[in-house]
Amino acid sequence: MRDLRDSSDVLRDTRELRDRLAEDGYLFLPGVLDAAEVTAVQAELRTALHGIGWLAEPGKLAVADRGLGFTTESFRTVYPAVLRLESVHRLAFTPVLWALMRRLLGGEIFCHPARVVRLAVPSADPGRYATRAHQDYVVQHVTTDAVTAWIPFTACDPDKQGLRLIPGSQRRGFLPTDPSLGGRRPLYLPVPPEDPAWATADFAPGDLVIFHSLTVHGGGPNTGDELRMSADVRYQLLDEPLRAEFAHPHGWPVTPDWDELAAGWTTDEWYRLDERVRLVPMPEGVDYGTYLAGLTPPPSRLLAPARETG
Ligand SMILES: O=C(O)CCC(=O)C(=O)O
Repeated sequence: MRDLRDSSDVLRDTRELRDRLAEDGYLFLPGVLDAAEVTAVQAELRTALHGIGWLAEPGKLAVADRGLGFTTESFRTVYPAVLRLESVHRLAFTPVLWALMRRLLGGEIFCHPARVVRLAVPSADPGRYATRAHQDYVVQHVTTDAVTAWIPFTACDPDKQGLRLIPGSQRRGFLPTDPSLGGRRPLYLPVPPEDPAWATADFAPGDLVIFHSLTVHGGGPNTGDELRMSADVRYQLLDEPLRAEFAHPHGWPVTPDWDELAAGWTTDEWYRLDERVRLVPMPEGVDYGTYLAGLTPPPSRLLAPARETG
């Protein structure tokens, strides 16, 4: 598999970062976050997952049962235990990340309250993605220039793989999904795990990957016996709209809403949306696949060559 291009050398050069995001569809910034802060969140996640019987011991990542799987039911039974952790959400606002997103997006920004915590369980099958190939636009719909911060909480290696993406794929626009993948919501693309276009890295806590909503990506196989954990956190400009469901926790309404998850937090800042954010509900009564087939992404400012837009 190809290696991701390390952009740490141009971290302070906003124009070059934007050019690389436009050209490659992503930015890989190893060690840019505070590894101690990320590892502290990992420790809280481990304690929570041990508490609900997913991890054998709170101090280790070994799963309690090799037959574990994250299913629709897990949004009710497993997910609240991790989404309830304030530190997971606070991390999305950590100053280094916020300042970087503000520079990249070039204006007033907000962070989507719906934050994904990926719990990639082991599977002996090396051909089984932890997360199948997709573009985030397949759920974002109303804004093209939403960018995702992918934050590994645990180290990744060829046995416990993390994020993978296809450099340059954002230039191909919004791609047709495969109706046979993903059930009622056909979100996924027919890209095999062995496709030579994939690129990845051996990530460590403190690393960060930022990618565009049209960049094809997924999560690689986890064939070890440990859980791989990471977060997907999304940011966009304040004056661009947001699909209304992303104001709620990821997985809502199966996952409980903020009144329950955030009870006892120190602040509502991590999920309260600025009143200027325009929420756009999903049209009712439409078949998801038909809806996607008729969808055209609004023009992207971020993917226009950075030299032209200044
Ligand atoms: O961590 C993963 O498995 C994939 C991440 C992902 O799909 C995303 O950030 O949208």
